[in-house]
Amino acid sequence: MHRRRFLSTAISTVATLSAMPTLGQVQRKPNVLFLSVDDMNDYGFHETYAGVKMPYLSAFKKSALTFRHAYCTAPACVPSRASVFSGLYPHTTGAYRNGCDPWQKGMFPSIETIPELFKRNGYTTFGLGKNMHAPLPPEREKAMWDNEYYSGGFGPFIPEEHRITDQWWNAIPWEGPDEDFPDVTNSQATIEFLNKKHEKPFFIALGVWRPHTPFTAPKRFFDLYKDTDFAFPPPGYRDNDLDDVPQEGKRLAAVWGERFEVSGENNPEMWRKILTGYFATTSFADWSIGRVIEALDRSAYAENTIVVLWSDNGYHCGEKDHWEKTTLWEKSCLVPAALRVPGSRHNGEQCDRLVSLLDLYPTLVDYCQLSPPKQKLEGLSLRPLLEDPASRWDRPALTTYEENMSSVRDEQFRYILYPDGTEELYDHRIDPHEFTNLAKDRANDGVKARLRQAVPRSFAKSMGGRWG
Ligand SMILES: [Ca+2]
Ligand SMILES: [Ca+2]
Repeated sequence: MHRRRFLSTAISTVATLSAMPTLGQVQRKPNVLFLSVDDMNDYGFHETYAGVKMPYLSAFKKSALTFRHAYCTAPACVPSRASVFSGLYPHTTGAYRNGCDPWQKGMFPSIETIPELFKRNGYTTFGLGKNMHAPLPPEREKAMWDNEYYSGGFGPFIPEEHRITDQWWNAIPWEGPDEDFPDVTNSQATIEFLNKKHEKPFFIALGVWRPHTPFTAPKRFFDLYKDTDFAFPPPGYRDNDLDDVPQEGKRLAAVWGERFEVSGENNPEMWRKILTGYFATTSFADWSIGRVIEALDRSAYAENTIVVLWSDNGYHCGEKDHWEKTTLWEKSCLVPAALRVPGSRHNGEQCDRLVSLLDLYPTLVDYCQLSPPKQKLEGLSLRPLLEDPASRWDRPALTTYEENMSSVRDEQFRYILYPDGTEELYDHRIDPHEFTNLAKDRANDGVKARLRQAVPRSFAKSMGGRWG
């Protein structure tokens, strides 16, 4: 079914692309601006938490198709990004967790990444910031990027004596110059790239480090929340929410030891402060991305550049007694995602179908008419949804975090199956925050059996790594 749809839409692509203006030279293929944010959840992007300020991405959404239900394939930076850039599921590669160091192991050395494929197809590639977030052999990095790759790292860091907690995340305004942040210098370098003349089509991958910890940002982003009164605790928090969660789920929630006990439920003042830090870094990331999109829109490439925005995973701020990600609940799995194809009549709309970050790679191959990579991509081109956001799309979204540890989301339910056979089931139609685990209700046996069909039959041996 999907293949037929793929073919039927291939014809309309040619029409769309040929309508795009040229830039003084023959440029048959569109450019791509591939923008990622790190650990951004739905609060501001989908306006699920009133008060979170995101003016730039809100403006971008008006010119793109927003995916309301986009999911990562793994709820952590390294495996999620390994999956995005390879186009393969974690259960195919064995890259499930942070610290698994995938790019030099297993099947990864023979995988063609997104930038490598663009390069082979005649594009100039330009990469900065947090993209793969795992060591690459220097020759591999050279094979990906035409520029001198610079990532930048998580800093700057607040000196220990000024921190509000003994933990590194903190929530303190940065009083130094903006340029202390790699997000600022990397965005600036990307803007400079966009302001230059390029003979070949280009693929830009800019990975912004925020809102990921540490919650430092230029002071003006903290000032946005100085007098703001926002609902507290977060809307998805409920006391004793873990009471109906199996032991394996509780273990994932407690991956940071007593962090939530210390800086959440027993210390609401600190919880609120750290939450404000997350809001500030979210607004900072919004600006870092937004200024690049504004520069694109002012440039000669505005009408011939596809823009993709994605976050590698979601984020808990106390929901399910947990900070950060690395769980299989909606809060970790749901990610901001939007795609702008110039001239699309659905720009400004929202698509409610379930999509996966795994679908980004095949979507780019499709729109840019690239000769396919060596590996067989496991996602689907999103073109049918970009051309008709309401079209039928009945594939559930799969997120895994280790061998035999899966979460399956369809348009109504989330189902989680842990390695010991314990389960969770949530009905999003009546329970969007996943408060009530329905897995033990025999009336749901049929639903569970149906969703279990989407659990992989086999899992590649884990490359290891850490749980948090
Ligand atoms: Ca991340
Ligand atoms: Ca519960």
